[in-house]
Amino acid sequence: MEKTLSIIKPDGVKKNIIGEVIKRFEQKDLKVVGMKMIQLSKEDAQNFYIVHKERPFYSSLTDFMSEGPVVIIVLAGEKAIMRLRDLMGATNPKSAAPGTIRADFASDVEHNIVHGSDSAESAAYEIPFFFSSLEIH
Ligand code: 3AN
Repeated sequence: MEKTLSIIKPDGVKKNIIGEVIKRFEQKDLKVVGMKMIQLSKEDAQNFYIVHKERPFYSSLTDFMSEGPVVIIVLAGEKAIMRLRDLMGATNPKSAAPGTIRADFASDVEHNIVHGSDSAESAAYEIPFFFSSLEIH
C-alpha cells in the first residue's frame, strides 16, 4: 500500500467536477484516506511548490493555486503514486492521453485541474504539508 497526495485545483472546484474527479479515483481502486477543502494563501502555495521556485511560471502558478478553494486528498492503493499520475495525464492537456482527467477537463498547462505527487519523495513532503497523522485513516 502506497499513499499519494492529490489536489483538485481551483479550476476543478470552479468547474464543479469534484465528484467526477473523485469518482475516477475510486473506480480505479484508489481509496480516499484523507480529505479537506481549504483555500491556500499565496505563501502556502509558494511553500508547497518550493521545488519550482526558480521556474518562470512560479509566480503565476502560486497566484492561481491561491485564487480559490481546493480539495486536498490523500489516496492509498498499490502503486498509488504512478496510478494517480496515469489517471491525471500529462501536465499539458494537449499532450495528455485521451480519457485522462487533464485531457477531458484541463484548459492549459497551468490550469490543469489536478495535482498528484510525482515520486515517493514528493509524497513524503506533500502529505504532512497538509495532514496530521490523526487526519489520515
Ligand atoms: P505536474 O503537475 O504534471 O507534476 P509539474 O510538477 O512540472 O507538473 O508542474 C507543477 C504545476 O505547475 C503544474 N501542475 C502546472 O499547473 C504548472 N506548470 C507546469 N509547467 C508549466 C508551464 N510551462 N507554464 C505554466 N504552468 C506550468
